Amino acid sequence: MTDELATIVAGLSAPQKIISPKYFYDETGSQLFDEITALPEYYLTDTELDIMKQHIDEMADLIGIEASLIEFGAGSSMKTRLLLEHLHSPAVYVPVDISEEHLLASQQRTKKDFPDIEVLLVVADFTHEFDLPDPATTPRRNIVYFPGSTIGNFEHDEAIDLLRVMYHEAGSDGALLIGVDLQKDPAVIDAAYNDSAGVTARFNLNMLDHLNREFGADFDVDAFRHRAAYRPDEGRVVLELVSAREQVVSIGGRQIPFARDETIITEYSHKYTLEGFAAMAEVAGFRVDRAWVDPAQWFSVQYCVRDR
Ligand code: AVJ
Repeated sequence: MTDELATIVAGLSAPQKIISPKYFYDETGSQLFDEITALPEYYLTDTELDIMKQHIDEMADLIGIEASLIEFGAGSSMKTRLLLEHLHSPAVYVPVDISEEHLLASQQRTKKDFPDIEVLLVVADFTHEFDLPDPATTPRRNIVYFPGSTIGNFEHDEAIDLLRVMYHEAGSDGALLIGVDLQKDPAVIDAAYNDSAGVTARFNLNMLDHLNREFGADFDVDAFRHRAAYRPDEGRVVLELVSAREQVVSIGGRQIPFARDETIITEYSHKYTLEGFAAMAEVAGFRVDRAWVDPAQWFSVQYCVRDR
């Protein structure tokens, strides 16, 4: 058994079954996520883009000239393009992703629209420190960019560990520009993860197809249901797959029993207060210098500088 399969099996053998959200993103899953970002209920993407549009000049001025933009994730979103359009002669754009395929696709799009900006790909798991490439123009400073509130996928301690990696990669005089979803009316959050078109349900259930295909599991996808609920006391959405009946699933030569209504947790999506995020950033060595929010205060984009 590979380490990866062993980790999946261990998650399915725990009292509360759990699988990492990274298994959402096969080709179908990536497409479904793109569809999610266009849903009327999924406020995150549009709100973040609006905040960026509103404050892009101030962001570019804070970042300054000849910066290196290091994006955690393959990038090429509208937000990234907006930044690249407005930054003052950026030295280099460095998307970092575990998937070389995603990086190459993102590079093609970036190169086409920004022929004058050097693009250097880093294939790495960004939850651990990695080496930065050597651009043709020496950057004045490093700006780590982490949009989309993907930080919300990480539990408190892991989020701090990831912020520490960002602190390291930013280097002295560097900064972090990060999208952070905020706590709000639970009904708004619940709707974003239970869209009426059922795209999020398909996205969640697709993980089982992915595991069947990649890891030889035999999940009966029709025997599971999507569930997502915001838990205000925990400040997070929990996405689950609920077993519709008693059943046994085989994976990696193991038999995994499910009771009726037993669940697999497939994702956490943490929502923060401005104070809560600032406290977490501070533990990792960052001070929040600027936090832009939309008028309803649903989402934030935060510019964090190294504090020590
Ligand atoms: C990509 C992690 C930011 O948490 O909102 C969307 C993923 N899951 N709908 C999120 C997701 C269900 C998304 N992030």
